[in-house]
Amino acid sequence: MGKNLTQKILESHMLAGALKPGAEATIRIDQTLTQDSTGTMVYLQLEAMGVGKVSTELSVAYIDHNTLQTGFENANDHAFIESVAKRHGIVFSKPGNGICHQLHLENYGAPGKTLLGSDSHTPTGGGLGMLAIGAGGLDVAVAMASGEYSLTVPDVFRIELSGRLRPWVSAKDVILFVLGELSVKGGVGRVMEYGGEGLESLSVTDRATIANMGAELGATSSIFPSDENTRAYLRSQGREADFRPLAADCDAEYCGLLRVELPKLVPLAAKPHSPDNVDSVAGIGEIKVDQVAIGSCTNSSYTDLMKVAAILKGRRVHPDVSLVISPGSSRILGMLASNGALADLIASGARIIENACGPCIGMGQSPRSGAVSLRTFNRNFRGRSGTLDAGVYLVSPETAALSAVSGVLSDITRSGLAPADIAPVDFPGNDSFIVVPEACGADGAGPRMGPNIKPFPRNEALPDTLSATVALCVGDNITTDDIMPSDSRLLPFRSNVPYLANYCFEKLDAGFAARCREAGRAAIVGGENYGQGSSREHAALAPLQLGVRFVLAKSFARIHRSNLINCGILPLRFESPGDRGGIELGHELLIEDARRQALEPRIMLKNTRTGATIATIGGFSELEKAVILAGGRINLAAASKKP
Ligand code: MIC
Ligand code: SF4
Repeated sequence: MGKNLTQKILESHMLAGALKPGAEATIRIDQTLTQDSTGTMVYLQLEAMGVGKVSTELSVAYIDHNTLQTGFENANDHAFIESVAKRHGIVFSKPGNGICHQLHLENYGAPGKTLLGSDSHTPTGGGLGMLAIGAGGLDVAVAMASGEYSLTVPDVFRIELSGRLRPWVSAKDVILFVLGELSVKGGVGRVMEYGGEGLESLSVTDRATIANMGAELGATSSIFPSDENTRAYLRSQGREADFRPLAADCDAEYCGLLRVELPKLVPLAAKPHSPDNVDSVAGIGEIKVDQVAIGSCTNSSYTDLMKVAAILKGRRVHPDVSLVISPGSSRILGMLASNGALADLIASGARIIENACGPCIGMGQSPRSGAVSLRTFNRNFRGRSGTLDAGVYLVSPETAALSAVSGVLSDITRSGLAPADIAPVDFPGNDSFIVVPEACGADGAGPRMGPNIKPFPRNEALPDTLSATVALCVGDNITTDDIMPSDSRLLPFRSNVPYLANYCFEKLDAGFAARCREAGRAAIVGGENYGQGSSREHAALAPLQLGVRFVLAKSFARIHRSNLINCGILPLRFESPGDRGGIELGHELLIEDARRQALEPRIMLKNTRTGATIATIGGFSELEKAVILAGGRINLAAASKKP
């Protein structure tokens, strides 16, 4: 029987375990990436492991999230990351170079390679035919130290594309359609593998947009074959030598199939407050728009922005709309500047901001109260824009640009505008923002620690009897933005977990931190898909700082579950999700014989208030069991002297 693309890449990188869905496997990681908001923790952890040069072929540290520098904190974090990068042979991408995923696609991604990144949108690289996976910072630190990553082998789901998109319908509409069909849980435990003759009309950056938002499906990764379009993209980047053809075998097997007929798609939008709350632009109607934001790692490519410039050329942004554009990379901005498109954007009234994550992570450009904001980004969770009562709609760059001019949500396929045909171009070289480490430890200096950088919290080894007070009960689809909000006020403190912890769950329940502190040891009760969204470890580290020892939920998002385990916090699934044992806020939950039970598939808890016994599933792999018993990955590494 033939193999799918994911199996082929996994097989060529297998170090241990079995290549069987659901089994644990350890694979070789060729490349890693970090960004600064998760990076400071990654590099503190890497330093704690006491290793020398990284074991990967390539590791890159990008600075793109925290670039506002409203105080000394961000700049100190940048200096810290740069100093660690030099010590360990890691390429450093300076602030101002652009967004990590766009930059990695342009400069380093290559078909057939594995990439592990401390950001949930790392699968953007799947647009180039590589297996790119987002993970918690500690897993990325371990991968840099050892070149290895352990994962549960995913199922592989096929998305079959046929035909061609109609003019003005774009890659964003494809992934929004898939999200509408499959939901934010549709990709959990799966790699989404794209195929079919419809691929021919999708460029690498189109594919990257689709792979990027596979993160919103909860997928482990998304991947496209490597074909002539891949070769053309790599050639345009001056990297044709990195090309190799790669495709699934014709008789490969998949766990499921979704057929997408491209000609049938129309412009779509994800309505507030979830990326799977999808409707057609025409169906939503001409709602008045206050803000339009174009950019992010999803839609900030050269072609995306050239299409936007073509729509805006000779037109004016509506008087009631603020249009803000953040290009994906310094090279893209430079290209727009030299071909005149930047002047067209500015002449239309667009605000051009730094090539960085910016408004996508709430770093500036929060909309006014109650605003409607159209964004080409990938997440529209409540409050993520920095304005709790704003309604964020996720749309394509084409829809965004036209709506910025008309002042209302507009269906561009009904506009009568002639389609913009963007000619392919070669990207000019520019390595002015890149610092290549000459040799490991070349400067002999230690890491540069600013005063805002505090040690990360450490857990205790799992005790025999573990009891904790329920400090929070929440519903389904809780995001890591809900758990550890990140906006311009809090993001500068990503290296200061004790400070951040005060704001844990702040937007959902401001009393959470105080209740945890009062309890000493605390527990959280959640619903389905607990911890979806960002890879931020802080959503586990802040609860750890506050004394959270276990989380009970109906199901967990992949990266967050790993982050909890890496912190020694037990993620436990209710065996019968309908029966929560009458748990309420303030109840005390007890796990007797916890060290023995942690090794069993089933873990029994007692609600000491009601006397009820609650059956839960740990389902830990062998490595996870060891981590849980040690009270976290760093404790385990310290005990075994191995990353
Ligand atoms: C995001 O888009 O949510 C982020 C900010 O890029 C996060 C990482 C973080 O929280 O630092 C992600 O996607 O993993
Ligand atoms: Fe940055 Fe937004 Fe992409 Fe996250 S989703 S990496 S914040 S641009």
